[in-house]
Amino acid sequence: MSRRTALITGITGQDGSYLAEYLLELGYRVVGITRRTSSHTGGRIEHLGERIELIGADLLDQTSLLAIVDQVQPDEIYNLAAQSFVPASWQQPVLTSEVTALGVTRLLEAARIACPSARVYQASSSEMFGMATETPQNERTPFYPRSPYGVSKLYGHWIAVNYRESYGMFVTSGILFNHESPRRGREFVTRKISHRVARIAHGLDRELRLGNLDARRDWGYAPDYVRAMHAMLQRDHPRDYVIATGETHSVGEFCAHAFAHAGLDWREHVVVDPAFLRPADVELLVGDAADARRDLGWRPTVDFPELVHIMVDADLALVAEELSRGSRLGDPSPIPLLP
Ligand code: NDP
Ligand code: GDR
Repeated sequence: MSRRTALITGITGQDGSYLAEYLLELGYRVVGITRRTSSHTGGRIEHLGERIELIGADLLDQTSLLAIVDQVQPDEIYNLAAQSFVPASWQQPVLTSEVTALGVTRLLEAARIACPSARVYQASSSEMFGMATETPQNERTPFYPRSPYGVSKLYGHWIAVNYRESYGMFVTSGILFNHESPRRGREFVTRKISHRVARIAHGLDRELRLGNLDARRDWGYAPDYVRAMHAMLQRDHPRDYVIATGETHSVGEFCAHAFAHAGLDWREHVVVDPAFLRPADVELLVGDAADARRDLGWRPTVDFPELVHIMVDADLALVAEELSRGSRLGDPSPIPLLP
């Protein structure tokens, strides 16, 4: 069989980088879409070097997507690109809809016109359940999104269903619950906690300011979740799957575990700051991945305490390394300082 080709949007993000690694291990040719930015965004995929190919395009730009799909003729397309930070979706609701909602249609149109046989994975989200009407949530649970991000993901989800049903394309959505890793962006709560714990442990900070400590999430480990994305595209028939651990924990519990792992008491450092509260929050999410377990043989390999430990250990090492270089004293700003 000839080498299969995968096209990944969002390859510079957390999931894109793990998925690229996984598909390379499986022998795929991996092509990633990157958008034009004025500074480098490829930190998470730098180590993959020339093993992956990168092409410029943007989910906002139909022509570039069409040209790429036509040129690459992928066997599989993974649409991971999105404006993915929920708070930003209230600040930039129109942009969020353009990228996270309409961007899906643009990519599906490109596939329909230029490579209709490609199998397409759409990154749907547990945020579509929002103010969930039942617990735990599965593929049959009604949706009730609570943010412009959640609404945009729901549009992406339904347009994917519609391309599957209207054109007979192999389009599938993974309804993924929160999944984290040392590559998680520092604005998301788990990484915000693990990174600040590391800075406090190294004596660089004293405080961690957070919003809703009672919000509960079903947190898994990102490398486990990209395996599920691939498995969904290998089925005989396309359908959507919930991917989750089935356990739920509060933000407060995450803090308690993370600080304790570094030998600290979270109550001495965590401050609730109303600036981090959302206009509407999702209070409780927990997924039921029984269908994925049955059909895909998918199971998480990392549990909650282990996930917290992996993230805190990685950030302790990162801050120690920054300190030893003496370069930036672990400044949490992702923007490099001038020399
Ligand atoms: P990240 O925020 O880490 O990555 C988002 C990616 O999208 C980045 O590569 C970013 O590029 C790219 N992107 C943003 N806007 C555009 C655009 N206009 N055109 C092209 N690319 C763009 O997200 P994750 O890796 O965490 O998540 C992957 C996907 O899964 C997202 O769609 C997210 O909404 C969804 N999801 C994530 C979950 C999670 O817990 N992580 C759970 C459920 C769903 P750049 O580097 O240039 O910013
Ligand atoms: P979420 O992730 O909104 O679930 O979306 P996030 O980590 O941002 O928030 C989780 C919960 O933590 C509470 N919280 C805080 N969140 C942030 N970011 N910062 C804080 O200071 C803070 N304090 C408390 C939030 O209120 C929330 O309840 C993620 C993204 O990856 C989406 O793209 C994805 O679709 C969903 O997960 C599943």
